[in-house]
Amino acid sequence: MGRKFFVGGNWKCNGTIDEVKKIVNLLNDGKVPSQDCVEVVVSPPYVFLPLVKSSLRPDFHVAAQNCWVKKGGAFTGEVSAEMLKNLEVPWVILGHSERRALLGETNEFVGDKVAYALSQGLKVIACVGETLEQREAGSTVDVVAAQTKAIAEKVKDWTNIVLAYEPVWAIGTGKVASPAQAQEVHCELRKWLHANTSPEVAAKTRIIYGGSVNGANSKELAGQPDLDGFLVGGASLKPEFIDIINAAE
Ligand code: G2H
Repeated sequence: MGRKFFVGGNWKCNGTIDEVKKIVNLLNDGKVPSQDCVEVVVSPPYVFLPLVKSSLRPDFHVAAQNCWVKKGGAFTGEVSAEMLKNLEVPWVILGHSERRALLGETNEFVGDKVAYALSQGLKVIACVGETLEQREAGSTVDVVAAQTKAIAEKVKDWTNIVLAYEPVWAIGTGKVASPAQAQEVHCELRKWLHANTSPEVAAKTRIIYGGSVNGANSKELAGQPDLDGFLVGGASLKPEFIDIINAAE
């Protein structure tokens, strides 16, 4: 069963209006495979979402980098799933390790966020991944399974979820997981989905890799059988993002 390759660009907390316009121009001019072959979603900071959405080529889509765990209200500084829907932002990234680590987002909280965002009609890029200490202790699979379980406990329909495996030790460090290391965890995650959700969910859910992906390493990573795309940080702000999208072919 074919899983369409997915490339997300996570711009994180970067950019000025001029820089954002330059990145959008670069994306709009890039030669990439058709939408039938690859789905491209870029995630600027909230404040630039309307600008990017209105100027981005129509075959690329936008994602927010986070949203609130439930309906909006008296939650200073938060942005609700309803607001994203109102702005016609189709995707949201949830559970990124930077938020888990810096803002204390627990597995359960991320699971609640994923469920609420889906209930409001958003599509979700849900992130999981282990720290270096956890990897060295041999608990990688337990950690990502627990993170995925917290989502599976709250969600029945996985149609609108892309699962992003992002080993924390590879994020922004230049230390990319080897294709074999990535494939091993992706395969374990798919086995977990098979055993704990359904064979259909396991076969259909895209599991993408994130952590120091760049134009040079993307092609070999993309060749791994259980790797269905990328969530790209630093390199999504550079011309090589186009090369990464082209790794889909
Ligand atoms: C992991 C990734 C994007 P980078 O966070 O989500 O960032 O490619 O900079 O490691």
